[in-house]
Amino acid sequence: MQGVDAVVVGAGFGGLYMLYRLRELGLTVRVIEAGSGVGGTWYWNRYPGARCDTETMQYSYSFSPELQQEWRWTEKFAGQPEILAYANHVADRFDLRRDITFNTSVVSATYDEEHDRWSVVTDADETIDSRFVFMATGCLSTARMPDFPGMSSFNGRTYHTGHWPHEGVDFAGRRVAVIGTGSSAIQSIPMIAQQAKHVAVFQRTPNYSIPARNVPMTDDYERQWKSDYPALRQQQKRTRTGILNGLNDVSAMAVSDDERQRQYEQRWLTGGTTFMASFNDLVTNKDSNHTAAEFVRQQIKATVRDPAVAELLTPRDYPIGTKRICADTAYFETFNRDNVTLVDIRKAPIDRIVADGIVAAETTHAVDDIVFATGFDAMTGALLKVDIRGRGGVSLRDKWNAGPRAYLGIATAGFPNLFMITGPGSPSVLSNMIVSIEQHVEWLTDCIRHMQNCQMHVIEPTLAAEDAWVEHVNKAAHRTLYPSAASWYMGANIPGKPRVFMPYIGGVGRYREECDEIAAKGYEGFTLAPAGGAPVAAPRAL
Ligand code: N01
Repeated sequence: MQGVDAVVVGAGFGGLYMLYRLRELGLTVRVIEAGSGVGGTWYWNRYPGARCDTETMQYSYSFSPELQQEWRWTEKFAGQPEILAYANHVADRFDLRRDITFNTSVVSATYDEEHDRWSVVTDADETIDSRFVFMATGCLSTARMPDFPGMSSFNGRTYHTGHWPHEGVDFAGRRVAVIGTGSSAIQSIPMIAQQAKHVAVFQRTPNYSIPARNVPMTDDYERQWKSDYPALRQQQKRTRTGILNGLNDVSAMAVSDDERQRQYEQRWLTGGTTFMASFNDLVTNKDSNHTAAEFVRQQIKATVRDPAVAELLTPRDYPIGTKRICADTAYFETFNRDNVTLVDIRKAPIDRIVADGIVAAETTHAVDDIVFATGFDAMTGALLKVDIRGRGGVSLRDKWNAGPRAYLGIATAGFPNLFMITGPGSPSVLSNMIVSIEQHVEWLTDCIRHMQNCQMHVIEPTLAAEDAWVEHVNKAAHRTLYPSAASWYMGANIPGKPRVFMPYIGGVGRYREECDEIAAKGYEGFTLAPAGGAPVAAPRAL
């Protein structure tokens, strides 16, 4: 059995950076990665049209001034191949690969209370003995396949957007079904429609989407960012979303109808999800939200030629932004093509899959290929896939039976020295993921340095601090409109999953201050203990 200081699970952006920082602390590290390469979400999600909907000058690491100056993005919103190339560059530039074991999954992690060590078992039957475990498993990494009756009887090809073949897929001359209309579907449908003979889109819930209006990177724009990167990165960290989006810091209700319309039109023409920054209360005030939703509905009506199809594509029963807002390239326009049809499976749900197609409301839609753009078991899926057992042999699955419980979204009581990068209860998916990843990794690095300095071996949150944080996260969510949508943020896309709003909506700026304050108070809410010793830091609730 090999012994190390730290096991990091996952070699996406979180895992790579965690490895870099742990090495700096002088720790021995093993990174275990299921894929054959680095990049996490950008390794798996290779569907046509996959691209980041946060500007890549902002969706990139800030920790290395050299890296952020030397890397050159070719587009405002980089596509998946370019982001994956960037992840590979980072792995090479910082010589990270030598500590990563690829094509290997962690199946269990068990805490040994006698020795204060974790025993991490992989599917290669290796057991690694480690003091720390860092779960850098990603928030959207466990692809969710629905279980329609008859799935195995289908004679054609099937794909999931979150698990796309590396060699790509040729849809030329094929009749393709796409099930789902979330971000992945909205990005891939226009691309598939350009190739396939016919595309049938199976929609359960229409989505709000804003044109991305992606453009090639210009030297001028790049220079503007790079000449001021340190200051701009600092500003990013203090925002709500970790994105400099030109937030218009007034209520939509505080301006005239004309001014409101002007603001929406300008944002619509600029493109991208920063549409939601048109006003400061779009996710907290129903009336304000209604004005933004109505504006998007009008755009759909103006874009889609067939009024019945336009109406079906128009979201009406949840506030804009409370399911993840999408950014697209010609999504609504694609429904004007002769080779694209929309199937409403809300009224007439899919009954079953048969050898040659999909049956909904007794109609058989004959298809050659099915693309499942059906999303992920978000935030908790990848964590609970691993059989994690803490003190007393208690499993994380049992502990989180009624929903995730974690202090700061970083650690959970009863599971000492186990950390989550962007776990449930932190801003994570409500933010620029790289900003949130860097904040967690740096906070944890400081925490472990603190433990080294005061010769502490074990750290663990108290139940009282955890309970207080979970309540704080819930209260923050219920001050917004988010819980009113049946979204994956709420676990609503997985039958039987507890309905809990999982990310922390306080904003990355405020969250950072809260985390820093806890560290400044000697890691308030955590207990620390020396090797083989009793806890020494008095547990104090928030
Ligand atoms: O998944 P989703 P996604 N029968 O869960 C439908 C990020 N992302 O992969 O809404 C029929 O959003 C489901 O219908 P409904 C981003 O955070 C980012 O598209 O549950 N339909 C929905 O339409 C995003 O939010 C980028 O009624 C079923 C769709 O499938 C997140 O990943 C790009 C069904 C799933 O949508 C997930 O996006 C792509 C069933 N049984 C993704 N089950 C960027 O640009 C599910 N559906 C950065």
